[in-house]
Amino acid sequence: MATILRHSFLLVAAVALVAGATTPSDASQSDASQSDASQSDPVLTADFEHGDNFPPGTITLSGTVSDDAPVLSVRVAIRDRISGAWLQDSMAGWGGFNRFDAVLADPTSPTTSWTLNVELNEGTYAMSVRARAQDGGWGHISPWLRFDVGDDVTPPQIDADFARGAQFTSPVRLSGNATDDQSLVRIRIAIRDRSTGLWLQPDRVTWGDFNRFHTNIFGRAAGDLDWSLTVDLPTGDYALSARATDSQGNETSLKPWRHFSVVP
Ligand SMILES: [Ca+2]
Repeated sequence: MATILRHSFLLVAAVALVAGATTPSDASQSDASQSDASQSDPVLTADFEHGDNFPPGTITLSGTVSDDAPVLSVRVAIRDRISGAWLQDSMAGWGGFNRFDAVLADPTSPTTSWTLNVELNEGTYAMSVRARAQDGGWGHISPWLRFDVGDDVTPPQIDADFARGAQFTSPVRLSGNATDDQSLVRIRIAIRDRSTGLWLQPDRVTWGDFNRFHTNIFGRAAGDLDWSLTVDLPTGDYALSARATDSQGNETSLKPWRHFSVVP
């Protein structure tokens, strides 16, 4: 439920942003709102990417912030994605919404790095980062950055059972093996028609944008698993894309895509 609520909030926020961006200029707007519109807001970056994994213990969250005015503060909130609770100042307790002040390397400069050290145990987290400039502008990183903390920092391995150029008759059973040093969570595949460049859609009949299917491996599972998916395919040339994900979100894709053909 907490996840649904958060997504609803993000959706509302996104809709509000779009609505704000597309509102036609209004002659009744005050000078104050016009000056707000011309003011540039701080731009934030983070030094890690959505879905990154950190070992447990002291974790250094960092990034940069830039604006046309000196930046007053960068504040970071850490949310446990399972419980929905927020990390408290003690770094040990979890509760209501709470922000930490990141350290700014050069608070007098319009462009500076920000750093925050936090203590986190194994788990799955999201981070809200917000900056405020001295001229009143503010910015944030959207959507919230998700990251994981755990001992599993080794990505899985994945392979297919058939060699490049293999021929099948329909229905086609695509299969292979994946291993992980700890625990595989899911293996997903995508099928591309090489003549059109389009991908098989969820209805398993039509073709369009990139689309992944869950295989039989979905949910927390062991470290060595055989994956498979059986699909009806018309005669033609195809490419298989496959990706394995472990319990800490490390991912590995089958490279290169494995080409195969379906013959009458
Ligand atoms: Ca792993």
